[in-house]
Amino acid sequence: MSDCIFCKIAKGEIPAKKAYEDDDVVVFHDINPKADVHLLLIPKLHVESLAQCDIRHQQMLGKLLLLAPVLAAEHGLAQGFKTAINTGVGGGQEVFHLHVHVYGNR
Ligand code: IU
Repeated sequence: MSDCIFCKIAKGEIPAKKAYEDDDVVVFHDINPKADVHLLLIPKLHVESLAQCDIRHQQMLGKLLLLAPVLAAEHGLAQGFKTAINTGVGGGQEVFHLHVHVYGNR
């Protein structure tokens, strides 16, 4: 989607501190971290939120979730971490491109 800020980050059109990237997924540091480490895991494909996902997104969703512990470990969150997927206005979602928060203190 052309005016989506996370699509622009995924395409490299807006700078972000990227922690991981492959063909399907980009991970970057949240600009306003809630903890020592605060990562956002996003699909390159524009999907508004978890509420817009269906069976076609199963592989992408699995990939995002399985990346969470790998990246948490790489960033020193040896004691554990939190994940959040805010969905919709009522769920506190502010950026309408699906993202998984992974955060924790070292
Ligand atoms: P939410 O789940 O939609 O509420 O979270 C959006 C997050 O995106 C929030 O933690 C912001 O700090 C973060 N963010 C960012 O890292 N870079 C940006 O350019 C923008 C938001 I806009």
